[in-house]
Amino acid sequence: MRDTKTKTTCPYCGVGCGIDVESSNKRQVSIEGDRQHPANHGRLCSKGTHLAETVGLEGRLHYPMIGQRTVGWDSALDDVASRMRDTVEQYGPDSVAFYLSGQLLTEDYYVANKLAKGFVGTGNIDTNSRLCMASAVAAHNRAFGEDVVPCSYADLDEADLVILVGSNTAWCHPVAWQRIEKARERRGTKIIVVDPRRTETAAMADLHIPLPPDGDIALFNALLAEMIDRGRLDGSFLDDHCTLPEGFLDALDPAAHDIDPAVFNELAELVDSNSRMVTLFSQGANQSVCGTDKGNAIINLHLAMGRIGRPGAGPFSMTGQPNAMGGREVGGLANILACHLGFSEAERASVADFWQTSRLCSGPGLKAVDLFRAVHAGKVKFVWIMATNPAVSMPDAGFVREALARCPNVIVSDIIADTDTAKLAHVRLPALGWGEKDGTVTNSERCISRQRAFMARPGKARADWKIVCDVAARLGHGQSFDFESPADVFREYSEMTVLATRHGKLLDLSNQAGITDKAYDRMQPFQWGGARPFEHGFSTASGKANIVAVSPSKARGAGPSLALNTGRYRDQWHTMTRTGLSARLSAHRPEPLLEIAPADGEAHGLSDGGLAHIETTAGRSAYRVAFNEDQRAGEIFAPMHWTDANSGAGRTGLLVHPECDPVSGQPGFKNVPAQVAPYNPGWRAFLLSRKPVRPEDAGYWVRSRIDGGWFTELAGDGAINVDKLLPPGERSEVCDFVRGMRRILVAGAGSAPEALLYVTRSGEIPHRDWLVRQFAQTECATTEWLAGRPSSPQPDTGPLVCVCYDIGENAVRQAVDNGAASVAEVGARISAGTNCGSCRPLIARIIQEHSGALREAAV
Ligand SMILES: Nc1nc2c(c(=O)[nH]1)N[C@H]1C(S)=C(S)[C@@H](COP(=O)(O)OP(=O)(O)OC[C@H]3O[C@@H](n4cnc5c(=O)[nH]c(N)nc54)[C@H](O)[C@@H]3O)O[C@H]1N2
Ligand SMILES: Nc1nc2c(c(=O)[nH]1)N[C@H]1C(S)=C(S)[C@@H](COP(=O)(O)OP(=O)(O)OC[C@H]3O[C@@H](n4cnc5c(=O)[nH]c(N)nc54)[C@H](O)[C@@H]3O)O[C@H]1N2
Ligand code: SF4
Ligand SMILES: [Mo]
Repeated sequence: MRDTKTKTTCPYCGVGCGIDVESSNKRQVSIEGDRQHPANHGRLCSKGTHLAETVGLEGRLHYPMIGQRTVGWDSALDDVASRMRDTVEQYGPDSVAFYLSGQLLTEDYYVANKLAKGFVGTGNIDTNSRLCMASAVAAHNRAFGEDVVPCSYADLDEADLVILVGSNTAWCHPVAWQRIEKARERRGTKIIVVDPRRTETAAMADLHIPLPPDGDIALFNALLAEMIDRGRLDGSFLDDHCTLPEGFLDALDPAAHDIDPAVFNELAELVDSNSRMVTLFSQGANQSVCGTDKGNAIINLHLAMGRIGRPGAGPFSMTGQPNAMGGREVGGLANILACHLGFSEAERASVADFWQTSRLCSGPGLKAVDLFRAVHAGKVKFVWIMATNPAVSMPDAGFVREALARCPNVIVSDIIADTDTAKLAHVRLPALGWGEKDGTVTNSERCISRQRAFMARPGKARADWKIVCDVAARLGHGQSFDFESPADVFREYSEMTVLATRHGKLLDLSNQAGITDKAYDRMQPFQWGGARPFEHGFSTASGKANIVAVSPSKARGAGPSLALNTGRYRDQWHTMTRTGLSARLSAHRPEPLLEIAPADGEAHGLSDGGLAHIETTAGRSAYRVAFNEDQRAGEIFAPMHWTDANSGAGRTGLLVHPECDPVSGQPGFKNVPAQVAPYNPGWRAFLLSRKPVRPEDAGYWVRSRIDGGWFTELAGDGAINVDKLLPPGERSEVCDFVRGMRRILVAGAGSAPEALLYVTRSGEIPHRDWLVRQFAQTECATTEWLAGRPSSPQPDTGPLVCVCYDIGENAVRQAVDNGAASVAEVGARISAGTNCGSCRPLIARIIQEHSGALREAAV
């Protein structure tokens, strides 16, 4: 085996951590944080740390497929091109659409945008960034005249106050969170979290502001009013660098917010006394029907106080995906033409000239939600989906599935064969994945880094940019798409940014236009725009930033419904096509939970640990109930991750209504009226199996990866058909019909069982943790397997806390009993939390709760 070392970038979140990979030619890889990378200086979170577990070939799409037929590339590309050509000829360019993703590389994005807007001639090219960043983009454009993030990560190191708005940073941008924590250790930085839920991030903060859903505009407007009253505005910055809407400031009222006045006062004190203030915001701000106004409410406060463009200060929109920013730069959104340019005559003329095309689209295209509506209505008859899974992740996902099922031409480029979206495709194109493809990404702080290939391509998989160019050539545009490599694409894109500067924008990579292949190979991470991009003025015509008059959204009328909030788990990535392959990452939350305040749960007849349905006007899904004091009354939370591929439950995208922000078109994923009802099944069961099962007829099922196989939770009514669930093989069985208990072991090769099924009608069912561990090791007697516990008692480790070192909650408690009083001390004793650090907030919480319990016991 030959080992190679490669520097690349993490394929998950927008922090954009650098990674050192050591790989063999057998796809064995070991991963470490890149100490030289400015985004992470060697740190990685749990998802980055466990990347090696997700680069296997399980589930991959290896060959192009037309329907269920494997075909060669020529047939597949001919088919895609002729479908596209016929559609355009018959119905015009706007009957064709592209739906892209912030997980494409900049080079992929650039050629797809060039093909759609420049040569097919349609503006109908949008991206999952519409679901993610569109409101921040719109807020930047309104305030600064250009979509430029005015901050850098170094500002997090230099801030005295960090306000996190709608951001579960410790879970979703963990390395940025660790950086904020370091600042707290070093300079006493105060952390405020504005989030309706008491997340792990909020629990670690100095102040948590549990505002009602969409209460952000009221809060920031009130804060601005309070700062006016305190005489804390920066008059000269306002005069020199801002445009103020008539009467806006005078009309603000410091009392017009929906939070506890004492908490508001604490917030105001901290804002008053810390001019080095960063407000970091993500989906709790963006994913709202008033998301753009939320962004501007935050930016307004920074502008009015002159807290922007200075060390340790600024409004900082964090990007979600690894290359959400790159997509914004090249122009992958339907309302941007290319390179931060819009659709004015002058801008269009520049772009048409640069691309040497006469077919440039005439104006903006449809935004994601409208785009799928047009597919549903039969106006769009050809859609090419790349690197995203809209059948799961779009709001009203049931409608989106219906739309795709009706559409005569659905093309899907993915790395996985059977995603929920790929199942609806006419043509599936196998893309190269992380570690196989080459190109660049831009992270949250405008830092461009290389992703590099270090593994052989599986089957016939091809790079996304190359697939697009191959189709373009078949459409007769070969000359404009004769790129030979990602470096070639990058050069053209860099050269094109000259147009942006010509039209008064800051985006400027023109010094990269002549980069050689060699230099591209060796490219070091670099930030465009510098640490203070607006140093010489904003990108508006006047050079001044706009304070935007925003007013609080009307509160949703109190009704019988609950407010459904949706979002992320620490160790899962979106629709789980990659993180779902890792047993380590699946252990943190093996099932989709419906989190609800205990009093609400009881009032709705739910029981903690039982099952329930969430129902909205859009659909219904099933979840495991978790009573949680950290939920506000009247609000529930459910994760976005589960799909048809691994469950018959928890499909949260089905539930989300498609209402959007009127400015940005971003859907309101976080505040959806919903109902809950208990689901009391006739039987419950779980199955450990070497091979995955799909118990379609169960009322509830969820499958997750464990070492040595799969773990499936099931529940249903009527008879349970064990023969459908279990593989063939010799069975040992115990059952107790009175208590409704049945346990079956199916023997496998050697001492390892092939499958184990535990069924109960009364509720008694063994502990899962011990069985899951044994299933990996398989050193057990049949009687122990069937009993579901060891014949001689072993210490119970409790729920898994530290994924890296396999340490359970009870060991953390034990460490506290033995005197550990902080996360660091727990780490020193038992190593928990000392590798990736993603479980540190959880450890802090266990210490807090357990030492509280110890104190109470002592009184
Ligand atoms: N582990 C993990 N990390 C990820 C991802 C992942 O799938 N898994 N995805 C990446 C991507 S693409 C993205 S976009 C980011 C998202 O990162 P985040 O934005 O941090 O994640 P979310 O969980 O979607 O939502 C954040 C918080 O917004 C809160 N919220 C809901 N409504 C409101 C409101 O009205 N006001 C305020 N102030 N807060 C509200 C929610 O309670 C939630 O805790 O994460 C990135 N990182
Ligand atoms: N309910 C709810 N829904 C949400 C959200 C929420 O908070 N709540 N958040 C929204 C947000 S912010 C986002 S960003 C979206 C994310 O939602 P999606 O983009 O749908 O989620 P992913 O699972 O990341 O989908 C990426 C797909 O690309 C494939 N893939 C990976 N690498 C490559 C590659 O190199 N090339 C190609 N061609 N394919 C590849 C993967 O296998 C996977 O199928 O979800 C949105 N949906
Ligand atoms: S914080 Fe984690 S998921 Fe995000 S880029 Fe870094 S290692 Fe990857
Ligand atoms: Mo996102």
